[in-house]
Amino acid sequence: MKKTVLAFSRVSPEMAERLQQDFNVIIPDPKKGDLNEQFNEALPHSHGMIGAGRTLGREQLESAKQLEVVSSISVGYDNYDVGYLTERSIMLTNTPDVLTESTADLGFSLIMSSARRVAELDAYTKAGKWKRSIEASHFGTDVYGKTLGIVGMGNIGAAVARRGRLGFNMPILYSGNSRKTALEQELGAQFRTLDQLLAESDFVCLVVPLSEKTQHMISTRELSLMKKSAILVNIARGPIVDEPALIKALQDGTIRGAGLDVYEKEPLSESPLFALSNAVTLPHIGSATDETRQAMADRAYTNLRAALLGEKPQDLVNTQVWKG
Ligand code: 8YV
Repeated sequence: MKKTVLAFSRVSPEMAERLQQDFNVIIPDPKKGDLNEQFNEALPHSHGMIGAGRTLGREQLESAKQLEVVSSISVGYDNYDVGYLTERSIMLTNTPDVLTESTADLGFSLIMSSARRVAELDAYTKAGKWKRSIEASHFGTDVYGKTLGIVGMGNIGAAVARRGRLGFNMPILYSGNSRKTALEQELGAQFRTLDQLLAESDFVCLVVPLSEKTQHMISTRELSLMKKSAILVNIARGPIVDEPALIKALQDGTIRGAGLDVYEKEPLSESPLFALSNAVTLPHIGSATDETRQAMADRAYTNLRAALLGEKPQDLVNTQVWKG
């Protein structure tokens, strides 16, 4: 008998068609009524789930008695209660690697756009305000040769560092739980404590996973350690930054600016950040390119199919669940 798969976020028609070849597929449809009701009605019948951007733990999945695997279309998995899934022997898979370069591109675009005030001055031009040569009040700051601090030198952090070092001659500092000797040799990257990195960097790029340890790791004290000329970039998870503290730091000039792709609460429809010309605010688009989202969907489909057909998925997060 065909197993049943529940899509818990939007999936493409192509993905739906692929899933239907092997499984019964439930895709909640707003035209058919309340999405949460459809989701909850489907759970007891579901063997697999696929999607992203939804909190899944005991409260949500208690009724999913037949659930074998949650295939997340994301590299981050902080929105899943991994302990509960493991306790229930439910496999959790993610989509690492395929989004590394796209996310690093986005991170560097935030470094450039916040340094050179691209969004602000684009709006200035389009508002018809450009009447004479730009003056000092609209000058940006250089990126080339400035010091780039990477908080969390994982695959994405390393990809951002390569862009800075190899493309913009930036000295690279990094902080994190372990030394990366290969990157120290490849890029001349130097290990620093977080406080040292914050004090020495011209650009601070946050690329750490969200955990109890990293929640609000950047708050008033940490922002005050940064240079007044420094810019903070966050392409990781919003709650890593104490957002009210960042807003105050941007308002009072503690730091020069911020380039943000993630926020404490998402989606963000209103915020004091929107009134700040020294904050670039993007809607969580780190992996949002045609090519990368397709690659992520392919990876998530492959993980889901393997798990439901009795094979070990390639990207199993809670490996202890696999009984082989
Ligand atoms: C989005 C991401 O969450 O993969 C992640 O962890 O943050 C982003 O890629 C993902 O694309 C789903 O929206």
